[in-house]
Amino acid sequence: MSKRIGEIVLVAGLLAAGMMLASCDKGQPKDGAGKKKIVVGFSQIGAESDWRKANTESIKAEAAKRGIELKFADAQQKQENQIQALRSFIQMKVDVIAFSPVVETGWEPVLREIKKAGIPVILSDRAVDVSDDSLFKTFIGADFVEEGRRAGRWLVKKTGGKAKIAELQGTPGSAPAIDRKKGFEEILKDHPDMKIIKSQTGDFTRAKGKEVFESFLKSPEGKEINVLYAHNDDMALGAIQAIEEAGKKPGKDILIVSIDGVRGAFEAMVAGKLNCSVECNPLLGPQMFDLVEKIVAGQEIPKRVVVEEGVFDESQAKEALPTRKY
Ligand code: GZL
Repeated sequence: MSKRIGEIVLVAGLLAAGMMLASCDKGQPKDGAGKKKIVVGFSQIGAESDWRKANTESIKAEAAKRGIELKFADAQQKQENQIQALRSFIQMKVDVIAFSPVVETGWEPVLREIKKAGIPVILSDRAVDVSDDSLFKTFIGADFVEEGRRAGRWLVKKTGGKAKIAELQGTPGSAPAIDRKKGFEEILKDHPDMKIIKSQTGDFTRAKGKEVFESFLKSPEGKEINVLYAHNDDMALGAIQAIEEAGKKPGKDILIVSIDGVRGAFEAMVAGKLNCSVECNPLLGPQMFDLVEKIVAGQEIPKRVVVEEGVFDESQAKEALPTRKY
């Protein structure tokens, strides 16, 4: 009899344990095979440029392809909205947090909260300036300083080292704006006849790029400007409109070199209105989710993943355009 009772107690115990496990798993997303789904919180800067839209599309498409649950937040280019989203991901107890920081500074407090919650962080596209790099697992993105150098080297070759340059800078305080300026000026310092005579932010948008370049053309130095260096294609495309409305020929009266390599830039190069676009690849989704899966599996990952990119000028645009992915 006692053996029978023992068996019943054992079965009841196993059932209770099974139910308890099931209950603590309650609410955890499952994939088709009942396996716990990876949940990633992603805070995106906004939709300020064609580059950003392609970046968002790559991230969303790759998450869907891998069956990863993506909690996606668009910050409309405001740091406070990103910080709010990062805090909400802590509450959601996501497995990994990834974000593209709109500016380099102001992240330490929220990154410490995330570290305290034991959630790993991936920096996507842009870096942060923090005193403790254990606050993030890895940074995947381009080398913006090199992108600035590439734009400068191309311009030296194109102009023979003589130019009066107007510069449209990206978002103030952002890694690409700081580093693209740094790299470009590093090249210019060996060419005293290449001078930046106007420089202002266009915040990476086409509208602001047009507005600021209109003001450049109306300024006392306006007539001297014979080159535009834009930190991204969207601002360059806005400036092209301003140049045409002022009765000048973009790509001829004013040479234009910009960065990103979006489809609109290739179309402008084919039309002879833009002369060079330094590529900055937005299609980070596949590499980023490789890193996510490695982190979740407890594997080691590199602290820095650099994205490979090229330089395209008007001579290559026509051939390259049909196969561009963004
Ligand atoms: C660069 C990215 C920049 C692009 C802009 O990696 O952060 O932000 O150059 C975008 O087009 O707005």
